Amino acid sequence: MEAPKRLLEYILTPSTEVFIVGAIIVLLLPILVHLYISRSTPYTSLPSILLLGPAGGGKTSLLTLLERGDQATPTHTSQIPQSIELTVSDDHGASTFREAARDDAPGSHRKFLLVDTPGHGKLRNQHAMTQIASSTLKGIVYVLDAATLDEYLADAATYLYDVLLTLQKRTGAGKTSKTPNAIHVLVAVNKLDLFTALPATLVKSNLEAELGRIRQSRSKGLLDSGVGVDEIGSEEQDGWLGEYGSEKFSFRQMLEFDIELDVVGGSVLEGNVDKWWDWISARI
Ligand SMILES: Nc1nc2c(ncn2[C@@H]2O[C@H](COP(=O)(O)OP(=O)(O)OP(=O)(O)O)[C@@H](O)[C@H]2O)c(=O)[nH]1
Ligand SMILES: [Mg+2]
Repeated sequence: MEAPKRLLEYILTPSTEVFIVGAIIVLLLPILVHLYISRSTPYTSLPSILLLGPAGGGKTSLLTLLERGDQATPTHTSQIPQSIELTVSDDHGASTFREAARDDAPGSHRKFLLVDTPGHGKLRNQHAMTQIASSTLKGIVYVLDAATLDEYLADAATYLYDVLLTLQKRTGAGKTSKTPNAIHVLVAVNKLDLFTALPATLVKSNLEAELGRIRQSRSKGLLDSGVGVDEIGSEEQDGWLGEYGSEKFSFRQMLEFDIELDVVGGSVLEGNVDKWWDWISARI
């Protein structure tokens, strides 16, 4: 009983030692709490790259290839988003994703999150589209299966239309205040190892044509009916992708909204994804 009482007395008596110890605790505590919190949630501030695209395009295969740095492993339909942490190195040109996967690669390193999403139609809105709102998002890789695109062109283009329209609205809404950081889109034309696969240039023109058809049909033919551009409500304009009232859609129209689009071919199966990796590196 005697010892605690004396300790209490010592602490409560004003003295230099007690004051210094007290000051150290008061100053260090917020720093320690901050360190503890930022360590337990390491992903909050990392830049992120989002993998989008219809089911079966190869998003999860690409993710596992980049994660392991060698061979893609068999995957199955994704149900929920998953993310992994990857590192790009500044040593541009010489570095590939294989070297970057090693910790001892030369150059300075920057970490980022690669986020895989389910491509199935019913899971898209719930899981994939919500990720676009993330403030750390630096770029979107839209992965397509070039071998079956002929069959699934309408679905692939509809999904892409929704993604681009969301990005367009995001830029449009920011016009008055500070413009949000530009989010660029890479259309990754995958499975070029298959002989039935369409080349990237053809995929690009097919997508542009289909996106044009979609915006035409969504505008409910108002433009054809002779109603002037000025008379059409802003609601109508909101659903229109690219330059309003233009006849043909092209990816270049998205530059107006700070959205750069690249269409680049590759193959996860053959490990031919270096150009996609370079594109990602440039965004981080
Ligand atoms: N031939 C070939 N097949 C590939 C390639 N990349 C992926 N695949 C195969 O395509 C199938 C679908 O790949 P996933 O990565 O699961 O596709 P996903 O985009 O994640 O699909 P969801 O999760 O359903 O949205 C798998 O059987 C892969 O092995 C490629 O470059 N060439
Ligand atoms: Mg998947």
